[in-house]
Formats: sequence, structure tokens, C-alpha cells
Amino acid sequence: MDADPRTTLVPLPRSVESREGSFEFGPSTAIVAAAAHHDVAELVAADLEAVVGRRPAVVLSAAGAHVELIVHDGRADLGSEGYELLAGDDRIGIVAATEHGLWNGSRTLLQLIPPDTARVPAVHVVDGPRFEWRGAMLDVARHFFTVAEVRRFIDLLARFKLDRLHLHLSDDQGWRLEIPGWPALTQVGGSTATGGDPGGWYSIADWNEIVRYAEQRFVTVVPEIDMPGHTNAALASVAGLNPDGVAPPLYTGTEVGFSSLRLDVPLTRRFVADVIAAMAASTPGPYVHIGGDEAHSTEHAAYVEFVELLQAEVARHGKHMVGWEEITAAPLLATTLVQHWLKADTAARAPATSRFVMSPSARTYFDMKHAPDDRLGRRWAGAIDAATAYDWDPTAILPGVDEARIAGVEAPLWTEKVRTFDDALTLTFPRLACLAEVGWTAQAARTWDHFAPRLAAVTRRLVADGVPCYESVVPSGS
Ligand code: TNX
Repeated sequence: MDADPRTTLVPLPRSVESREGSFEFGPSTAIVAAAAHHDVAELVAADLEAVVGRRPAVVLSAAGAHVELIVHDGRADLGSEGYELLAGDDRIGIVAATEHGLWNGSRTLLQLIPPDTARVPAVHVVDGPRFEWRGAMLDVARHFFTVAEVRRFIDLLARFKLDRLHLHLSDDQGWRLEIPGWPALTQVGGSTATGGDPGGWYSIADWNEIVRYAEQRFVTVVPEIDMPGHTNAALASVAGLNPDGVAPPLYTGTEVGFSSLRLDVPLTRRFVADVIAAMAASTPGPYVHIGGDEAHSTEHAAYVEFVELLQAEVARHGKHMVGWEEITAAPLLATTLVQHWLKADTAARAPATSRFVMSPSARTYFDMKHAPDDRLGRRWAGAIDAATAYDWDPTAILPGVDEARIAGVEAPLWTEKVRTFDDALTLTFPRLACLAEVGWTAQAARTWDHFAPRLAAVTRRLVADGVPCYESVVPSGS
């Protein structure tokens, strides 16, 4: 007898009903999909191969046992990301109004197969997310991660139906994205990292590979170039961005708030226009993140003027600006998203039209320690164990901000103290599974007691797949 499917799924779907029987993947099990959806079906086939040991053929129709993926215009009731999954003895059907919905349904299918089996317990699932923005941020500026590492990170996000990858591409310690016409940014600013560790940067071709890989897995990449503060790498690369025309040395420490771009330096406006244009042109998603945090050495009026310029430049390219909560000092367009991280009152002073991405540091900053005595992680926002990462309501943080004004949730991984990708994964997992359910499942349907064994189940699977997880959440002996 298989475990109740409700004990293996993260995030928990809206409705799960067990049925009698089960579906067995065999040598001739196929995936049936219309030709227009074969690219998605092939990715699902590859993921199934990793779980059941053989790769289903993708076909237009099949007489024998099969998994059918159907996009149906008539199922607008499922929304842009929802799906219905019905698993019986000879057929599994996933239907959705969009390919993104199909993809989400396929993530559930993979989690329904008990480890070391090729069997799906018969079940009926109807599902859809609470919030549209369910993300993780990787700081590739303080320490650099390769395209292959970012691809692996994307795979792990997609496993939990996350759909935003925010990449923090510049900071005092490094500049990581090629900008046409400004080769010094990467050649100089990309050459190092915090602590003098090796640098690195993404060429336009690398960047295209990242955004394409993410797009195929229904993950929207959100690029961030942080301005006007957190800009020493740029100032060190381009002397003309400095008031005295002298470039400061590259910085490899961990202080924040000492650098600033200035609009009274003539080159700055062209720099800003070119950087925003490059991000907008090379990113298919609708968002450009401009940072805006901790500009402690920018005067207030200069900061407001800077944010307004950034917002206008982003809008000129038809994109929506995202910025850390400090941007509420400036007048904001209704399409601008405010990312809350530290001070609820700073975020909440945004106009009544503003919407928010919720990254409260005490719940979502996965550069914090899991437990106070851990080797890895920082302390300033407090230790974040799995229950702390799970047991909060995004609508209960900002006074006067209701559900409709919350775009969703995101967990940042800052990397001042994270030197290897293995350490990045150990800080991220399994806490990111907690965040995924916060973003997906209705508040009233979530309890830590119901979640804890499901978290243990998905963590065991991550460990079996070679992901270096923080394992204390897995009950001993299981
Ligand atoms: C605050 S969060 C920062 C980052 C640091 C992080 C370290 C934010 C918008 N700024 O620059 O890396 O704390 O935890």
C-alpha cells in the first residue's frame, strides 16, 4: 500500500483525492501531447527517466498505457498556472489552460512516484497557486557561480513550482554581466570577488543560455544591477564615473553603503541608459530590478532623482521596475514592484497602488544560519530553521497591505560568506521548499505539523539526488 499522496507533495495542492488502483510505468509507456507541446513533453520525459529509470517516448497518440498532456482553452477556470491531474490504472491525464500549468502538473506527477518505484497511486488533483511570484535570488556578485551551476539551481527551483530567479549581478565586489560598449565593467569589475576569491562574468551568450534554460522550465529570470549604491565594482572599472575622474581600487571586503553613482558626473546618465537597455534587451521576462538598497552615501534628493531616472529608463523599454523597499522614497509607478526585506514601515509608505515581493529577512534570508551553532551562515537577521521559514503569512507583515497587493514571495541568498556552490545549496535546501509552499498553498490549508513529514520526504529525495542539503529536518531513522 502506497503512502497517502498528501504525505509526499510540496507544495500542497488545493485538492488531492486518493482513488483505488495505481499506474505503472512500463517499457512502452508513452507521453501523448499535441505537436505544439512536444518541447515541454520532452522535458517531462527526461525528468521521468530520472525517476522511473526509462524515458517515455513523446507521441501524438497511443493505444497502450500513457500520460497525456493537454492544453485546453476551455479550462480558464484553472488560471494561468493551475492544472488538473487524474491518475488511473492505464492513463494519467494532466490538463491545463497553459503550458505553464502543464509543467506545474508534471512537477506534482514526479513527486507522486514513491522512491525506487515506477508507480503512481491513483489520484485526482486540482491545483493552482496563491501568488504568481514565487522566487529565489542568487547573489552572483559577492561570489560568482557558473552557468552550469545556475542551470542546476534553476532545475531545483522548478522542482517546487518556483517561477522566478532573481540574479543579483553587480555589487561593490563584482560586476557579472557583459554590457555592450563597456568592456571594462567585466574585464576589471568581474575579475575578483569577496575575500579575493576568483571572479567571473556572463557574456551575452552565457546570459542567453541562462534565460533560455529558465524559460523552458517556466522560470522568469529577473536581472538586477544594483544602483546608485553597491557600485564600487563599476566605479573601479570606469574612471569617468567618479567625480574626480579617478577610479577607486577594487573592493573585496564585506562592508555596505560606501559607494554611490552620481548624476552630477556627466557620464552617469549614458551609463545608466546603456545598462538598463542591455538588461531589457537580453531578458525575455517583463522585469528589470535596479537594486536601490542601502544607498547610505547618496544624499536623499539625489537618491530620489536617481530612482526616478531608473524607473523612466526601465519603462522606456516596456519593462516593469523592481527595487528594494528603499525605493519608496521616490514617486513610484503602479507597475513598479517593491521588494520588502527589512523595515515594514519603509515598504508600507509606497503608494496605495504599489504591489510587493515579500522577502522579510527574518523568514527568507537563507544566508542566515539554520541553527545558531552552524558552521555556515550569518546571524544578523536571526537563525532561520525550517519552521521559521515556513510558519508565516505574507499578508500579515505590511500594515494595510492586503492579499491583492502581494505579488508573492522570494528568498534571497546573499553570498558574502558563501564560497562554494555546495555551501550555497546547503543554505538554500531544504528551506526553499518551505518558501515554495508559503507562495503556493492557501494560508488556511497550511500547518507546520502537516508540512514537516512532507518536508522530510522531499529532503530525502533531494539528498538521494546528490543535493547537499541541511539535513536536520529529516527525522533520524527515516
Ligand atoms: C543586506 S538585503 C543587503 C545585502 C547584504 C545582505 C546580507 C539588501 C537589500 N541588502 O547587500 O548582502 O544584507 O545578509
